[in-house]
Amino acid sequence: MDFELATEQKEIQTLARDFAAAEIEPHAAEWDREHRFPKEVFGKLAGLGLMGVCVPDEYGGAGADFLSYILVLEELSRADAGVGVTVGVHTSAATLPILTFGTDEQRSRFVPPLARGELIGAFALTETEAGSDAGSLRTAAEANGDGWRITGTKQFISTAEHAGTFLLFARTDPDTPGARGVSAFILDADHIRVTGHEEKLGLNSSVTNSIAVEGAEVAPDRLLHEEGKGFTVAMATLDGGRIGIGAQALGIAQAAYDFARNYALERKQFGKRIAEFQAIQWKLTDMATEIDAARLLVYRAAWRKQQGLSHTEEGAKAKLFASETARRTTGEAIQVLGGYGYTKEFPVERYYRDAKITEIYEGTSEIQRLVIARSILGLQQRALASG
Ligand code: COS
Repeated sequence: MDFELATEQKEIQTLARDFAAAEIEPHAAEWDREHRFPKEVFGKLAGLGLMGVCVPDEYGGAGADFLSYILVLEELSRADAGVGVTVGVHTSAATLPILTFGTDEQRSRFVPPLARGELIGAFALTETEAGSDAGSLRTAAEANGDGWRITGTKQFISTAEHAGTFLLFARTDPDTPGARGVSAFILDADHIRVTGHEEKLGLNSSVTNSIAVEGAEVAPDRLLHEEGKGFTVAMATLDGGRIGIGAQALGIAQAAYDFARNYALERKQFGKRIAEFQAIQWKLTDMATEIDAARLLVYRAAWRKQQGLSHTEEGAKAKLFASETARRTTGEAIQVLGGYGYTKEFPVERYYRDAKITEIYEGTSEIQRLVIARSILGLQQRALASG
């Protein structure tokens, strides 16, 4: 076993950390307050190769490994979790599945503009009536000559109004209910109409839209992977995406802990620094321990993915534990700051609001437990869900 990052991984981590400290963190409170999507940041990240960190050079990426990408997400999210999710969805949920499941032609055509950050990617699976039960989606793709005619609506789509490429899931077989009748498609912004913009509890520097596809006619080369295999594409994509959300949660938790620790070493009550009181020490020690454990789970899952090993269970455990750690850590960070923690003068209330979503998107904590249960018990998920 080797717990040290490789030289290249450390260099990418430092690059992301320095960029986040200089270009993101100083503005994060303002973007949160003004609900501003910092579009210019993604151009700068692209200039550093960070919009396609783990995409091979030949497809316009930086050619680093998956763990390096996870380190980047952690560092970006430590400064601003909204920037983290935009890069995470763009990379894990739009670029990588095209690389994994696309034909040579699809890879050469669609991946380089995403990896170079010329276009932002979006992932359109969820619908109003198909959230955790993603296999019940109703967006329809009817055969139309050689190609497809796609009609439907999608909900909670990150970055849709700024995206140029969409990975969208639609039912190609109306007679097969559930996961088996679903296929994956690569669509352009022209095929999509943005119909709404969510007001959220946090993550205000990211954008969340509802969208409609209104009879978009696409050629057969827009089908990703095989007809009827779209749900497998979605699940395999989320297996990797969940490691990214684990990294995002880790970054938020680290930011909250760092702030609370430094505060506790300065703030004086009863004549001494509050870090000298055991009540505060125990909070900080629990935070530090849980963050360490979350980091090991997230890095292990990333390592397994990059080795080509199964990572469904490990990714679910990493996301589950890291997101719950983020929620607890950010809540405790507010507690360490007391009344100040509840104000907008300090960033910990933003961390608390941003952390909550990591327990929900890319599969709720309940869905992660279901995935883990299926794996450790060797049972079919449907049996667990129904019984
Ligand atoms: N990798 C590859 N394929 C997978 C897979 C995985 N991790 N998990 C399931 N599949 C495949 C199954 O093998 C099955 O394929 P076949 O029909 O060829 O046998 C198919 O997908 C259906 O699997 P299953 O029967 O388990 O599907 P369910 O409808 O029971 O749903 C859950 C499974 C609940 C795990 C799934 O719907 C899920 O992850 N829901 C949460 C969705 C989510 O995360 N939404 C967030 C969107 S992004 S914000």
